[in-house]
Amino acid sequence: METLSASMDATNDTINAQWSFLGGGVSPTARISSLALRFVLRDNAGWHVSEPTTYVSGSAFSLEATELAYFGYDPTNSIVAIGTSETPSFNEIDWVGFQVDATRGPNTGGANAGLRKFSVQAFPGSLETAFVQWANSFLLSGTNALVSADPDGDRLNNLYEFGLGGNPTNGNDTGISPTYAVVAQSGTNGFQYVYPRRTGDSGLHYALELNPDLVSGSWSNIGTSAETGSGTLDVDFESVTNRISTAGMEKEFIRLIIEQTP
Ligand SMILES: [Ca+2]
Ligand SMILES: [Ca+2]
Repeated sequence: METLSASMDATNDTINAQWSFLGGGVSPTARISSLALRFVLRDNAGWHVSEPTTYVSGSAFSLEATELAYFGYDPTNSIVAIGTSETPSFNEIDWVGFQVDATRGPNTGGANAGLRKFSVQAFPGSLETAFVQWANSFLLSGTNALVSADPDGDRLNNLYEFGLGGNPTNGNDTGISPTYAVVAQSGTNGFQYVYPRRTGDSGLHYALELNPDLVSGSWSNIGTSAETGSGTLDVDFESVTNRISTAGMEKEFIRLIIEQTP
């Protein structure tokens, strides 16, 4: 259930780095005269680069990440193209690093520069699960934000709303409904049951349960054993196809179970 991300606020956002000018065998006119560090982070899938902070010989950087000004940036395309001013949310950071702007100038610095330390303080992502982030995005709070709650009264609790892509605050939006059809395959009929599955959340589990008779039978959990394939639905969901043999059966009932483990 944990997401591999972190968050920052003013109490836990310190960046520490320490640089030194180093000697070396380059021409004196090519020495590095100044260094500036830019903090780089990816937050909510968007890259940002901070304003530069100039290195002063003999000192270490210690910056408050959330106090810096940020700009658009895409290191997968260019490390020199810096865009316009941006304000990261600092609530879903999954990548941190830095960029160094080195200026070669008069014979005052070092032939080279070396990084001695780099560390970042942030809150671990385990404090905020994908479900909690989702519930927050709908402004759910208190008991309305529980997985078992149904604040919009559509009989789909928040875990199922999350698992099916529904809107927990709109009783008319229950997400992507599973579909089923009788499909022949290799000469025998079977149920084809297709349901949506949220990706990127290892703590969310989907399973099918079968019951031959709702009056006298009982539900048996077959897990994902009937799964025959899956395909991308959108950035958060895939479509999962299942085939359940009905050979020799008069009827069969299917239901989808969604569970969460920590
Ligand atoms: Ca609901
Ligand atoms: Ca709903």
